[in-house]
Amino acid sequence: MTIRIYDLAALEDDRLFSPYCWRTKLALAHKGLAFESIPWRFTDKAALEPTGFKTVPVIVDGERTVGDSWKIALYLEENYADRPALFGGPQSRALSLGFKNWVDRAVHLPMLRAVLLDLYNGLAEKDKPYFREAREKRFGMALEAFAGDQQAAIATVSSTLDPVRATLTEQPFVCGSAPAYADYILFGAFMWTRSTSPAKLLAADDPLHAWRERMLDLHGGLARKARGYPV
Ligand SMILES: N[C@@H](CCC(=O)N[C@@H](CS)C(=O)NCC(=O)O)C(=O)O
Repeated sequence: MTIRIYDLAALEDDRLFSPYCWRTKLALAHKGLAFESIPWRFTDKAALEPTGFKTVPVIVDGERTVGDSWKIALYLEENYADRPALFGGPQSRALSLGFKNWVDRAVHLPMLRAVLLDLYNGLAEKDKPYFREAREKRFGMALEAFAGDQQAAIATVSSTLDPVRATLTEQPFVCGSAPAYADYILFGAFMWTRSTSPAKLLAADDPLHAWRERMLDLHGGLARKARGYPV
């Protein structure tokens, strides 16, 4: 049965931009599971209410509803254990949790600053007041002030990712010779920026750029086919 995923959309139904939803969709594709996106917007709180969750992604797999991208990854690994592994064992799962926390806390912030104003301008009109109010409360300043200097934010993204760059000069994927969940964690962030902004975050000769190209091609070009900017 096709798994349904509540998937954050901008103005257009197919401009799906949540980094967490992208992790989940790539994890589903990795497991070879068919899924269908349900476009969801920040102000569609009522649509999410029956699931019991307040953020996306949420997946509905038959009778089971699971929220939070990390919990979904654990659920998929446990319940579809006969399919390709997202982690491959408890040690790699534990390391992936550390990698996730690093991406969420150290990588997302400069990435968001680099694309924030484009992201905001591309939202559905009904979401704009909610987004501005919620994020200005979170950041303690106006969106424009938080975004700051875009080139400085892009430089911070690049320096923050230097350890991954070094890794990708030794091996084609974060997880080694083939992609797995840690790759999807970081790549989800690049789908966030790609779907919302034409900003160029990576130079063409950056090993991260080559990795992102490989990721865009995975699973029949799932990510490359998605609506976004050619970055
Ligand atoms: N830790 C959660 C984070 C999910 C999350 O923050 N999702 C955002 C979209 S990227 C959301 O649904 N936000 C709702 C809101 O801001 O009202 C996960 O990994 O799934």
